[in-house]
Amino acid sequence: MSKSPIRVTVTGAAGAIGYALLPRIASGQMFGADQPVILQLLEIPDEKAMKALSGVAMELEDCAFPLLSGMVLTSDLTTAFKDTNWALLIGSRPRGPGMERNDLIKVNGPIFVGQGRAINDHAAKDVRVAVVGNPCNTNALIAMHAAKDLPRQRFSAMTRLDQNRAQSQLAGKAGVHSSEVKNTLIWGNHSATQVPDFYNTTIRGQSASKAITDEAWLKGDFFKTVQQRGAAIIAARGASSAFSAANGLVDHVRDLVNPTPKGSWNSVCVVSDGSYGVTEGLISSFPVTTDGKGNWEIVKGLTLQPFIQEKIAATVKELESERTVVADLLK
Ligand code: NAX
Repeated sequence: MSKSPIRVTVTGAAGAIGYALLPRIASGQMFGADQPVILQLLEIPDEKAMKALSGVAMELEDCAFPLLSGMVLTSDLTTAFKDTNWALLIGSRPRGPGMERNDLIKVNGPIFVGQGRAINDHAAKDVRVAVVGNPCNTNALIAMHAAKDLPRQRFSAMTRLDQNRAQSQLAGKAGVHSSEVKNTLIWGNHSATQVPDFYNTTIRGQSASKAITDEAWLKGDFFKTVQQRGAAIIAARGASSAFSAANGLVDHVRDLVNPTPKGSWNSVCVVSDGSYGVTEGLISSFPVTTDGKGNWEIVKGLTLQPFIQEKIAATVKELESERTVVADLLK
């Protein structure tokens, strides 16, 4: 018997990431080749944005995807999150010229209060939320606080693009295929303070810190490249990462939905239980496994080298300061 469709809400659906993401969801790459989906697409109540969204919907129709069971196009939060099983929160305002990170946090924060409340009140009982819109960790924190009746475990934010970036960089340096780099690990904030932990990442079964003997590169250029990759793409393309971000989200959700193979993990921003010196209650990137039934766990017992510990302390400090900036949205 065929499965009944799940409802997937995508916010900012007419944006660049949305455009790259929607055909991948509708073709089964996120939830599986036997899982029909109903797409609930949210945009801002603006004529241009809604018109663009209708064009995206026309293109989805024109693909005649066998798994696409329906579409809802809306600028209304209640309609967008009604009975949804997965809420993918991508839409937010980009950073404008001269805008500081804290200004962006203040501008985007209220969006996630409204969406968190709407998810709390209207989504399906089993709803899961993944946040991409930046600053994604703090936006996820805001949505989690706004959704007062939902377990905190339902919320995640995305560092999977960072994980994939780090994996490729390590593979390139080691001269191996990226599939031979495993358990690539990002700690902390999805920002320039994120921590790609090459000690706990393996290349052909050996710590990347041993497989790559150029320690100066690992601690220097590798770190900088991964931390600054988003900015490098903007500089080169004149626009921020779009299909690689969509691809990161496909990986992020697919690997939360399916059980994690034994001995491996993925980097996911989830609420901290205080492990590894990350302040309890922050949304921070950790090594995470899932049981395929909607439950995830932070991998425990990894050794943190002093270099990584120091970097984690800095990224946690940044997350704490972001939390302070939005303190009035967390009540
Ligand atoms: P775009 O500007 O192309 O699209 C954003 C869309 O969101 C627009 O269509 C806009 O109308 C809509 N929107 C804005 N506010 C909304 C609201 N309150 N409700 C619903 N829709 C709303 O940006 P895009 O390139 O798609 O990027 C989207 C977000 O992803 C940005 O915040 C960006 O910074 C973030 N990113 C996060 C990444 C990550 O790894 N976590 C990487 C890529 C990207 O930078």
